[in-house]
Amino acid sequence: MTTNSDSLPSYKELGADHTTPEGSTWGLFGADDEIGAPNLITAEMVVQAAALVRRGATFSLDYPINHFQLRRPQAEHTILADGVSNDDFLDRFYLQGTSQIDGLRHFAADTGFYGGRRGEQLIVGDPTLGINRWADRCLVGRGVLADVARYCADQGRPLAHEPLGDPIPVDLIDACLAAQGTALRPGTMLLLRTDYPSHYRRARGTATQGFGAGLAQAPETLAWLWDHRIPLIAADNVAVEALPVWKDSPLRTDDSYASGLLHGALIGHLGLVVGELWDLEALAADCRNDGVYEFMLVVKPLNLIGGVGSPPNATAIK
Ligand code: UVW
Repeated sequence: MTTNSDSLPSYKELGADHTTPEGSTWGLFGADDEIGAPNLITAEMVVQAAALVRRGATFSLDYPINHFQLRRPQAEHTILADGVSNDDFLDRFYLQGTSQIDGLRHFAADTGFYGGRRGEQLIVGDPTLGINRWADRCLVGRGVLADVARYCADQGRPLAHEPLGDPIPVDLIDACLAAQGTALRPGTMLLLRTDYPSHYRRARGTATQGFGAGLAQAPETLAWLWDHRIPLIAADNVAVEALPVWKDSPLRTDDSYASGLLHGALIGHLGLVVGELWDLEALAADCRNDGVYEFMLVVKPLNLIGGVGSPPNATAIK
C-alpha cells in the first residue's frame, strides 16, 4: 500500500483517538501492514527520483563485512575449494555487524512491536515483520544527504563522539540542509553524516562501545521525522541516535543504557527504516564537490524470511 501523505495525520494527531498508541502509525497503512514508513514512497516518487540521475555516478554505501569491530562478533568466512570451483559460507554472520538496516523485528516500542505484534510471534522461519517484507517491497526513491559533520566543522564546532556523542537536534539538521540548499519532500530518505568512521579509525581498539554523535533523544526528533514523511533515516554512526543516550534527554527515565533510546519509537511506533554504519564518505565528498545533495537511492536488503536486520546493499546514483 502507498498513501498520499497529505491525507495522513500530523505527529501530534497520531493515536489521539486512543485506538492505537500515541505517536504510532499503527493502522494508518492498513490493519495488517508490515511495511511501515516505506509506504510513504509512491510510484510517482520513484519516477521523480530517477530524474536525479544526471551523471551516472554511483556510490556504494556499504562498508565491507567485518569492517567495524564493535559489540557484535566478526563473521568467519570459509572457502571450500576443490581446485576447479569454489563455494563459500559465513559463520556467525551478525546481519547488523557492520553497515546495516534494522528491520521491524529489531526493536519494540513500550507498547509492542510495529502494529502491536508480540515478541513471541517473531520466530525463525515466519515472515511476520521480517526484513523479507522490505526485500520484496524494494526501498527505492529520492535520497538526501545532510552532511551535519561538515556543517558543524565549518561553523568551528566539530561534532564530538567520545566520551559522549553529541546529540543532534532537528534544528541543526534544518540549518545544515538550508546551508546546503537542500529541501526535504515527502518520501525523501535521509542520510545523516556524523563522520563517526573517522573517529573510529583514529580511536581504533578503544572505540569499541560505539559512542558517537547522533539524533537527539527528544520528542521533537520523532515529530520532525514523521511530519516530514521520512521513510528511512540512515547514518554513518552506530545507532543513528546519539550514544550514549543524551544525558539531558526528556525521554530518559533512569540511568540504564537503553533508557531514552529512540529505537523503540522509530522502529516500533513509526515503522521507519533505520540504517547504521553506512559509508557516506565518497558520497559526501562528491556532494561537496558539485553542491548537489540529492540522488536516487536504491536499498535492497537480503531476502531472509523473518530476518531482523540486513546489510543495506545501498547505492546512491547521481
Ligand atoms: C541499538 O540498539 C542502540 O543499536 P543497534 O541498532 O545497533 O542494535
